[in-house]
Amino acid sequence: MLNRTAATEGRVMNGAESLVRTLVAGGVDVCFANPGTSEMHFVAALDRVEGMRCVLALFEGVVTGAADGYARMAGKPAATLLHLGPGLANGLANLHNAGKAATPIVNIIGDHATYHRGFDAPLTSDIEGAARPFCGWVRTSPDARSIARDGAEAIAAARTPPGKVAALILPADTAWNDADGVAAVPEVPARAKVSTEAMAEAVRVLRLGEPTVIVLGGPALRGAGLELAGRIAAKTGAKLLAETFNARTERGAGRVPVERIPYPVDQALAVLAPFKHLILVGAKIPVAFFAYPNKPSLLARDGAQIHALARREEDVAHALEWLADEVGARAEPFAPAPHAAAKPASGKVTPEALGVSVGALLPEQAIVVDEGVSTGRGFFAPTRGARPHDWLQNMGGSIGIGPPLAVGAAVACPGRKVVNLEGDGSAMYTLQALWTQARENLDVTTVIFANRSYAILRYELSQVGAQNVGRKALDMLDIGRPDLDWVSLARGMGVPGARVETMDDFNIRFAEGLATPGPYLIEVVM
Ligand SMILES: Cc1ncc(C[n+]2csc(CCOP(=O)(O)OP(=O)(O)O)c2C)c(N)n1
Repeated sequence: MLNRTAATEGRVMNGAESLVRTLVAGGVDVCFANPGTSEMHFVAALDRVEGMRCVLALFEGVVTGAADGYARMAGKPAATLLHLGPGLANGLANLHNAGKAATPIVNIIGDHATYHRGFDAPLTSDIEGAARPFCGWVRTSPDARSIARDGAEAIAAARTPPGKVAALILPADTAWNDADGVAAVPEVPARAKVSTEAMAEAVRVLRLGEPTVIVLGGPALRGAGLELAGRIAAKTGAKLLAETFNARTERGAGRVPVERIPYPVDQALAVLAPFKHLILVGAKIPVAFFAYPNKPSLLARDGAQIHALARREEDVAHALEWLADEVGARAEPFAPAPHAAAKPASGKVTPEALGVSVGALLPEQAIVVDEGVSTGRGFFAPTRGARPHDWLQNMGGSIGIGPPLAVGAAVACPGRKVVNLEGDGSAMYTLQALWTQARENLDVTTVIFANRSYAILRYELSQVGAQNVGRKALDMLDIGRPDLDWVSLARGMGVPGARVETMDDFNIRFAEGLATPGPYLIEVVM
C-alpha cells in the first residue's frame, strides 16, 4: 500500500511529512490548528507539502468546532492539529457536538516521543483515555513507518457512514523519524441499503391510512431525499417532522418546508400526540433533551408504534427513492415553501421581530449557523419562505459551537454568506473564533443576542421544579454586571461591528454586514 517512490527529491521524508502527504492525497486539504512543541515537525512539514490550507485558531474549541462546520458544508473531513492531552481536552466539547452530528473529522493529536512518556513530563497524560468517549476511532501511531497507513485509516474511519470523529495520536518521534512514503486511503464502505423488511413495514403502515408522522434526520433533510419526502407526504397524507436539532437542513423558498419537533417537552408531546405511527428516516427515536420530574423521556404518545425505515448510517436517500416508488409518489406534486416577500420588522427588538427581519433579509444561499438559544427558538417559521439557504444547528447540546462552526462553513464555502445567530452566553465560550474570521477574512456576519443572561436556564429552572429560588441562584443565570461590550470585543479581534437597540437599526446594520465582504458583528441589545 505504501508508495515508496513518493519520497521526494532524493530526500527521505519523515513521519510528519508522510502523514501530511497522505492527508492531502486522501482529500483532506484543510487543517484547523493550534500547535505546540510536540507538533513542530508536522507544522514544518506543512511548508514542504503543497495543497494543505492551514487555519490557526487561538483556542482548541474553535479548532474542533471549525472542523465540524467545514465538513458539514464541504461533505468531507478536515484535519485538526491539537497539542497533547490538554489541547485535545480544550477541544473535546465541540468534538462531542461533532460526534452527535456524525461529522467526519481527522484529529491529529501530538504527543511526547514514545521514550519520553515514561518520565511523566508536565504535559504527559492518557490521551487515548481522554479521546475515547468522544471519538469513534482512536489510535496511537507507534512509529514513523506506520504513520502514513494510520493516517489513511483515520480518514477512512472518519468517512465511514454516517461519519465519525477520528483521533490519531502522533508521538514526536513518530513525526521526526524516517518514514516510508504515502499511503492510500482504504476503501470506505458505502451506505448500506435498508432491508426489504423495513421497507415493507413502512409501506404497510403508510397504506393503513392511520395517523402517521415521518421523522426526518441527517441526509433526509437535503437535496433529492428531502424533495421525495415531500412527495411521499403529499401522496400518503403522512406528516413530515424533523428532529429538534439537525446538522444541516436545506430550506427556504421552493423547498419542502419541514417543521421540527419542539424543544420544550410539553410542546413536543403535543405535536406528536396525534400520531399512532412514527416512521424514522435517518432520525432517532424522539426523546426529551433532559429528564424533568413527572414528565416522560420518550416523546411519542403511549402505545405509538415506531418503525425504523432507515438508520442514519444507512442509505437514507435511496430509502426515500424506494419508498416513493412503492407508494407511487415519484411525480406527486408537493407544496413548496412560497417565497414570502416579507418586510423587515420595525420598532422594538423582540425575538419575533428579529425572526421576521432575518427572514426578509437573508441572502440567497446563505449558511445560517443557529446558536440563538432562547431568542432563536421561534426563527424557523418566519424564515420558512426566505431565499434558499442551509441551516446548521448544534446536535450535542454543548454550547459554544456557533462562532467556530461559522469559521468552518465559511472556509468550506467561500462564495456564500455565513450568518451566525448567536446567544451572548454561548458566544463567550468560543469568541476567539472572531480573530480567525478576521485573520482569514471569512465572510461571516455574526448577530449576538445580548440579553445579558442565560435566559434558557431561567426557563429550565421553572421546568425542573426547583424550589425556593433566590438571589444567589438567579445570579448564576445572569451574565450582566458587567455587561459584555461585544462591539469592543470584536474590534479587539479585528472584526468591525455595531450595537443596535431598535429593529430599524438592526435592519440597517444587518444589511450592511451582509453587503460587506468579510466578518462583521452586530450586538443586539435585547
Ligand atoms: C458546555 C456547556 N456548558 C453549560 C451549558 C448549560 N447551558 C445551556 S444554555 C446556557 C446558556 C445559554 O445562554 P445564551 O447563549 O446567552 O442564550 P439564552 O439562554 O440567553 O437564550 C447554558 C449555560 C451547556 N449546554 N453546555
